Amino acid sequence: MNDTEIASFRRLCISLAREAGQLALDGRRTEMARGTNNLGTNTKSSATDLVTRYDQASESWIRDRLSQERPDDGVLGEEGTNIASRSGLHWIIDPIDGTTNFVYGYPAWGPSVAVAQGDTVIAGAVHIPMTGETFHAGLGLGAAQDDDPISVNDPQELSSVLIATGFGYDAEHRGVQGRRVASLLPSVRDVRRSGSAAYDLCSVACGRVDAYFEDRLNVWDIAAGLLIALEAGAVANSLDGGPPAAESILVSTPGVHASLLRLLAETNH
Ligand code: LIP
Repeated sequence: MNDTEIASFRRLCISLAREAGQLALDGRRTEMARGTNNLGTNTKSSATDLVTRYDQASESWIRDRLSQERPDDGVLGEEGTNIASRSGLHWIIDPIDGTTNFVYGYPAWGPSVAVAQGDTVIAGAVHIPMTGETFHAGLGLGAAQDDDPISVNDPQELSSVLIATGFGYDAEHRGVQGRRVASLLPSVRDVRRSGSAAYDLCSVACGRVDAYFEDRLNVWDIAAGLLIALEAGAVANSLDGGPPAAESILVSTPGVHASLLRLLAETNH
């Protein structure tokens, strides 16, 4: 696939993420204006794993747009979409990453839209409706926040690293994740927990944090954000130094990546 084609897919990712994000934002504002706060909130894998009718509406909107624009492509969505590809391309959709934040009105939430050719993500976009920011990238074409190119920071010492992380929905494993954060906290500058993997990955890409790690995610949480971070100059591995994956990921600025891998290995209780 050539750069012109990748750039075209990048524009479609941006368009889909922005449109779906605006749909969710408008819906939330309408409910808040009515004083109803009726987002149709339910739970999934546990009492803390929330889903709203706007997660479902966002995914439906993106699925319908893709059925018009890219009818032969596959689509995988967090809220149940699973359409086989006839073109070799497939879309990976988190309709609202950071659903808990969406319910509470905490800004770090939004659609994450990626498209892959085989196993390779070639374009992606993450839109944060409450701030109006759209982070996006094309494979080999760099990363940007709206119209401005972005790149990672360059700290060289662990004590200078501002690191983001997140926690899953399984109460027992949250204990493991919490102990890991507590163990590494004395060695770094500070920790941030936004509640959205996609937002955290984009934050690495634009230098808002220096690193992000988490485990037991899903592919839709990271597909777009990982490309954006890599195109912005980040490096990525699993927590044990293998290839990055939704199950286990560390994304950081190059200068401290090896030190962070060692630190996480020491604290991987
Ligand atoms: C969220 C992730 C976040 C993680 C949360 C949750 P969701 O995805 O983006 O990094 O810490 O527990 O999994 O469920 O809001 O789409």
